[in-house]
Amino acid sequence: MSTKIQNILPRMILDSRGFPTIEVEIILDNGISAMACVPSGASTGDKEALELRDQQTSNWHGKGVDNAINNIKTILKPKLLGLSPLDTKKIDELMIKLDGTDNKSKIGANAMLAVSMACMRAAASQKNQTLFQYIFNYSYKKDLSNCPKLIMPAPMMNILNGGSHADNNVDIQEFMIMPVGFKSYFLALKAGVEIFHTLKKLLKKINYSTTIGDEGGFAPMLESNEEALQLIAKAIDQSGYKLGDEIVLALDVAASELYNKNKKTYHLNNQDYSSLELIEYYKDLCKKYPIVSIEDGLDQNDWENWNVLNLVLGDTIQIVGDDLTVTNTKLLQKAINQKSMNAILIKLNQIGTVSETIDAIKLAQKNNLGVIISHRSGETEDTFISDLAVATNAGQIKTGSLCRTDRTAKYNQLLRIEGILKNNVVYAENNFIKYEKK
Ligand code: 2PG
Ligand code: MG
Repeated sequence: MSTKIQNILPRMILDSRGFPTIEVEIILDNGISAMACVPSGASTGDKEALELRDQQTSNWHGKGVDNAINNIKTILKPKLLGLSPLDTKKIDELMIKLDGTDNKSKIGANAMLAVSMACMRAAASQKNQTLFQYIFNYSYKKDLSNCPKLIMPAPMMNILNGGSHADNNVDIQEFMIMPVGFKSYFLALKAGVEIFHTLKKLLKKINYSTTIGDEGGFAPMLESNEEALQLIAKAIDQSGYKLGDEIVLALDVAASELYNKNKKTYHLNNQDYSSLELIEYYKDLCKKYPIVSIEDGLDQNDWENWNVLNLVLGDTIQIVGDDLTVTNTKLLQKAINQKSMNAILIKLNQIGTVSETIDAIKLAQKNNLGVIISHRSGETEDTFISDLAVATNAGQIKTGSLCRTDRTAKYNQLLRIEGILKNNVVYAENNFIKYEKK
């Protein structure tokens, strides 16, 4: 007799910003149990699946999740009990049908994702597999043992925070280092950590604040956005690593947060930029610094100019859609058709189920787009994205800075995975970062 879902236990837990979020425990009739927690964004895209919050009460500052949890208990649970946890697609499709809206606003994407992720974990345990093995099997319908080596993802390490993730005056949301010129994930992590701590010393020395933003990166008040790049370049150099060779740079501008819809301008560096002026600014920055990737360089509705951005810079660097495409295959297809970008940021809770997330990854891969698996600024101890990044051979992961358990948990899980895979894994081999390994 096959194993069935016997119980679904949702509960409220806190995320890394101290706001409520959802954890779900799935119990199978053979005693196996599995849990998953969902994250939460701050600079969210307009077209993301809806995160259901109890806004009508002042409890938890309007961020309670009682309604979402209630939906798991009263709508999802009665229909999912008795199903096999191995039926990932069927479970997700059933939840989507029960919700019946375009953006999961009836049940809540937070409620649905917690169930979807916990089911995936229960399925992996049921098969006696690691999560990454199970996701690989599910995604590519192949057994790992007959396949070429998996790829350990190159991390985008967000060591300096600005925008809506920090209370400083820095406009650009994320200044990230990518340790690409290393033989293993372990050595890449070591380089990132050393640079992070050197940056702290450097900031202290010039009497800048070393307090951190939501993703664990430093959040000092700076003269300009460019000063952030200068400081990071200095920290890389002082740590004994080669900028542009071993370490390259990436930005998440989160430009939707800087956009003035009426004026059609972007406000940063204390001035207004038109879309074309902003693209010129990026072009200049890329000449001065080895920036290999720019995420959300323009507003989520500035489609026309995304195409220009991709035309101007897409041959030399990665142009990443986040708010633009929100892990949604329809928007991704639109971006592919319009040649708006050459890489996509993938966030499970932007779309709300694991199977839809994997559909977006596969569509991007089929069209030769880069794939970056990403955390949210509000995170939990859950490390699902580390397994997802390895299982899908994404080649890149964005999971914040090198401190605070909500961020380091993901890096630590990648250490474990590299340990398990030993010689059956390569580090950061992908064709999307325009960077020549020396
Ligand atoms: C982003 C994310 C994660 P948030 O913009 O890419 O870094 O931020 O979760 O706040 O949307
Ligand atoms: Mg982003």
